[in-house]
Amino acid sequence: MGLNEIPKGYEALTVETLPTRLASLADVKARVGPDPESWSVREVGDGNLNLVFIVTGPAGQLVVKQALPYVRLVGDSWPLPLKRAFFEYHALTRQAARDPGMVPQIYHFDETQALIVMEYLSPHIILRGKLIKGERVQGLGPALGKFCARTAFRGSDLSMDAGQKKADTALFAGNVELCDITEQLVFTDSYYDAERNHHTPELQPAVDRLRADPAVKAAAQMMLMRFTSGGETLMHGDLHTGSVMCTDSDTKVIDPEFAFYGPFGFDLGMLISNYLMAYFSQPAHRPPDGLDAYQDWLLSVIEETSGAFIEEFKHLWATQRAGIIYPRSLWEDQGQSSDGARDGLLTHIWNDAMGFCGVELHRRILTLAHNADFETIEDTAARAKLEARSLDLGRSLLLRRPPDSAALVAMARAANAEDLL
Ligand code: SR1
Ligand code: MG
Repeated sequence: MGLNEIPKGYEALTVETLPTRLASLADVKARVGPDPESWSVREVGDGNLNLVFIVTGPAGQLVVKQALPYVRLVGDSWPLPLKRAFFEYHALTRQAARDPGMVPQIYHFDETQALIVMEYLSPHIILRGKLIKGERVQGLGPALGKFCARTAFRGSDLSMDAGQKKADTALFAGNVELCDITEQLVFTDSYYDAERNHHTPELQPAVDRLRADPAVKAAAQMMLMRFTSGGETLMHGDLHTGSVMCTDSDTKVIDPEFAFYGPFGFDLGMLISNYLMAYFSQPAHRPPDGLDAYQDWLLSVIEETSGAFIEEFKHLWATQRAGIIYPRSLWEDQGQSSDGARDGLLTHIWNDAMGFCGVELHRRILTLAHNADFETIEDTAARAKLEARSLDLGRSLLLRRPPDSAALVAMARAANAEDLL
């Protein structure tokens, strides 16, 4: 069966049909209650692709996520394989092993129905919404920095058995259509007048400047080549603040359906980019009183995420480096330090992360899938002014990588003070 064919028997769930359709699943009954008639079901999917149901019964709650055979944001004119649920399921199992407790527990997977039954995270809410509301999350940076380091390190040739890594690379190589979305939307569409693009009208002068710069386009395409060809580790593939759920002190990562073997720095760069867009959008969401303090907190999260990534990566390097690349036989076993090699690799990862951060700062403003940080700003002139800062920082990052997170934060502060329109 081709990836684009709908498997025989697949049927999208509805709030009405879900109880009958899932009534035979022992795992579901055990967690929600034995009588499906006592379940209540809400559809809460607010992402771009899937159906998401919360099922509540006398015994508890769970989430049912089901892929649709098309892009929900666009409609059935853009078909999308159901197989993405298979990749999400396999990515979740690997992430659960590589950073235990950081992703929802899976209760059931049905490949034909493209559905995953999983833990209901409560009282967690989507991080993007929390940041728009000006809420803080204790331990956010360390949790996500460690998550990026653990999944990057443990999903790579630094740690995995070589045969397993190759088999896994082949498995996830099938995630073609989801990669295609990223390849078009994240790396390419921003830099020309692509059909599905839209942007804030008042931003036009800044858009024209960006698209007139051949060096920016070359740098973005270099990052695309890194994405398509740099199969270093199993990436989450879509780690933005809408793929993170938090309470005030707990953080979880969801939605790895874009998982694919790519560069070590991709997830870190995308995440930092989304923190930065939260930062730039704040003047429209906060009264002046408290704005500086909240923006400072967001920048501190960037530094903590980067710091935790580096610290954890170094720890894993020292204690769990057992794969085929950078073997201990070349350094430690000869009584030498591998710190220089490690730091060189970390510089490579950081430089990539900053390039990915740059393209993401552009695409959420210029291509199809915008983010609520900017999109909920109703005054379009005010929105454009803030978006222009994001475009400007994205351009700077593509052309000149900051050496570390302190330098990145200094660049963000400088861009935040600019009037670019
Ligand atoms: C057509 S899908 C658009 C975006 O939504 C997902 O969350 C990914 O970020 C993708 O690029
Ligand atoms: Mg998603």
